[in-house]
Amino acid sequence: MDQSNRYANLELNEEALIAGGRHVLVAYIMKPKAGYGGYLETAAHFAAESSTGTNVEVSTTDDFTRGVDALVYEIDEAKELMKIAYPIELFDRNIIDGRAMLASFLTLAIGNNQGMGDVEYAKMYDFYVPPAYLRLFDGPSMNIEDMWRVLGRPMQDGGMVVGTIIKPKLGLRPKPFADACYDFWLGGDFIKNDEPQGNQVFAPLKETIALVADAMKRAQDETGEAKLFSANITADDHYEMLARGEYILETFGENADHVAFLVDGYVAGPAAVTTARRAFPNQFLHYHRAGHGAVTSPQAKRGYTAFVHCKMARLSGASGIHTGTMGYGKMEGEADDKNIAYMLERDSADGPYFHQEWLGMKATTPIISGGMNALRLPGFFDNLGHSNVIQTSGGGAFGHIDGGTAGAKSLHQAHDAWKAGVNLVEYAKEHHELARAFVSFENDADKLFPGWRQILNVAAA
Ligand code: CAP
Ligand code: MG
Repeated sequence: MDQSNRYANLELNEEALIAGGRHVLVAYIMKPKAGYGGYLETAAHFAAESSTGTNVEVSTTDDFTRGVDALVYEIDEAKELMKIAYPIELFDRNIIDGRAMLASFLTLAIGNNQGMGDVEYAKMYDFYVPPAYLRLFDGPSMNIEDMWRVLGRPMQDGGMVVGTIIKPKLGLRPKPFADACYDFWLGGDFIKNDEPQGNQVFAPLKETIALVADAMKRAQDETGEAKLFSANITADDHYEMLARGEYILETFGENADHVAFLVDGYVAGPAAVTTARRAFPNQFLHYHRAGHGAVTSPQAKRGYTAFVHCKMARLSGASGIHTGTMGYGKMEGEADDKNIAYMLERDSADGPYFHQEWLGMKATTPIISGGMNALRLPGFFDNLGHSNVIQTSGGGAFGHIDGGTAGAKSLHQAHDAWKAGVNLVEYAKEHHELARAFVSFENDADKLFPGWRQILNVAAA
């Protein structure tokens, strides 16, 4: 049934919709399935199923209902592009405080429409949030500035927080886990649980966290520097998350403000992210996105992009989210992904289809992780244009031939070299741990810094 006379209005003007302030605008790349309707007909059906309609007219529809229809307002069949305007009245609001919830945006804008028989594929590439809806989201309560404050850094351009992930990903029992933390903290700033680390039977959370809190104290005493830990509180059950968070804060005691909470936000979903955001507003909310690739990968024709995922995380209140390594690490990504970082950290930024003003909502800090090491950092920072990120290198720290402490120091040294505008090989001449990073990651060294062996007087392997 062609519903384009109701769910499409190509006369609508995007600037007027934005000026009107009553619509969320969403850009999709969509292809109709062969043998069904034309492009506009399929787009209109998509808008119907994403708002007030279904595949047939229903007798119960009234004029008010029609007033909150989602409307296709732009299509470009050659580019497989469609844009839909969603009246903000469509989106569900909390009964407890009237605020918005990301679950409702997802269930409408990227819900049933992902499985329609007449749609080959549809993927969300961008969305615009008008002020009247934007202010209903929690947004972040903390971000990298709160880490710089604990670390005693400048509150402007405080620079890279040097981090790691305790590796191996799983398998360490409490004491070896805490020992690895202590080793890294002798050279680095920040340690996170790896995304699956929590309360495994071979590493009970309560035992591990107690030893990690002690390791933090000893490392702080040893170095005279503040240290940070991001503890995984992800769980299916809201009460489990609360129990973990409360135990962790109580156990870290006077160092509780050195603790971030890690939430695997893609697999656990918006409810888990909001549980952490609202139950622990004084803790940095570390959003790990493990699993996102199922929908965000360029290979995926459905779902939404990494850009959209990160933008949604800022609305939910992520203090920091893994933003990818923009082609400089091991995960999928490319240099232009820096625009994801800009959308997270700026108050005014451009997406692929929409400009967004954040109206003072706190920034979400890009967390850079995945196959990184000291040698890869300068190129990454050159591309991004700054180093105000949280950077976690697991293999890049514990893969250093002289261990976690040296790995951490090599990361700090690489950042210092970049900030000073000094070539990394030159800087390595005077910085032992960095020089040894070249030996540790020699394949990267050969690729990124040809001739490094002669300059650093290192015999070929
Ligand atoms: C990195 C990591 C991160 C991924 C996340 C891992 O370890 O801990 O979870 O990088 O990817 O488990 O692979 P390494 P993203 O430093 O040893 O690679 O940040 O793209 O979400
Ligand atoms: Mg990990």
